[in-house]
Amino acid sequence: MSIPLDLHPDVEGALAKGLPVVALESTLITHGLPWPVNLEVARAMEQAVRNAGATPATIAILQGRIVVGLSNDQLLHLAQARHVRKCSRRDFPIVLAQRGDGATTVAGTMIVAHMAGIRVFATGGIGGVHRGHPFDVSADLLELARTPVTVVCAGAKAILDLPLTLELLETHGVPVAGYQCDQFPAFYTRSSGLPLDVRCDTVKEIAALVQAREHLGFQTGILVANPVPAEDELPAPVAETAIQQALAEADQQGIRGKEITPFLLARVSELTRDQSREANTALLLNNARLAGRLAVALTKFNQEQPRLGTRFCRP
Ligand code: PSU
Ligand code: MN
Repeated sequence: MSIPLDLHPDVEGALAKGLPVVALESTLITHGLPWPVNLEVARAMEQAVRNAGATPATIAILQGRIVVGLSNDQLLHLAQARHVRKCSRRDFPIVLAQRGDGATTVAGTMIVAHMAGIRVFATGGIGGVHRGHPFDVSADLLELARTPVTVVCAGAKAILDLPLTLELLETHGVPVAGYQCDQFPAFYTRSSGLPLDVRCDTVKEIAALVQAREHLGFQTGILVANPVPAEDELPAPVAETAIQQALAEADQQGIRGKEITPFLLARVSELTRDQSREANTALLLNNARLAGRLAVALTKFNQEQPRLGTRFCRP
């Protein structure tokens, strides 16, 4: 039995020709942003990838089939759908068996991107270790530890415990590179003050990092941290006050597990009168753009410098 994987013709064509492709997730459409902003942002992210010279592949599960590259109708369906399951690794067998719909998280999207042969993926903020609940660790971190896909993000969501999140990435051998920054971005704001492993000032430097990882044959992901543009950043005290209040409410209401991230994001957005949502939208587009440029740089890099392994092979 083969995996029920449907590639959009544009994605299939690009992959067959070795052209750049960028994976995009669907949980931010179903759980991260409200209708109709979710549809607008999803479309704008796809366009940002195209403008950079790459093909976008938004990933989801529809009626038990994994879809790589959604059609307009499929995107509209997801953007309007309610009660779609948030899918990380453990959810795939369930949704496939039930022939249901599923929105892929960062973890879920990495899994599918790797199956399809897509090396670069753009999101907003990855999940991480929850503040005050150090045993609630996002599956995103474990997937970064085991799936070789490069994820462009604006840091981990500021609602999380960022020092513990970075510690865990270190333990699992995931390099975290800052694009034109030295410190880990905090999603709504440009910096958390936490130092990063490496700074890359150009897209070519990031591509070199990805290729070095591939040469080594490591099966770990790479995290590229791209801070929210300065003009869209939320003032740090505004973000932190809203986060503190949202966290206290989540604790009072006993919100746990996969519900907590969507709850906190929505509540922070209300408390900041949508200022946080504007920052969220801006950073998503910024990440799609950088991921598109990285995918383009990687295909060029591969043409210029053959993979280490192939150098020793005879035709
Ligand atoms: N980034 C956003 N909005 C989101 C998410 C990320 O700007 O909605 C989603 C991602 O899909 C991420 C998930 O994988 O939140 C993390 O959820 P959890 O903490 O339950 O692992
Ligand atoms: Mn969680």
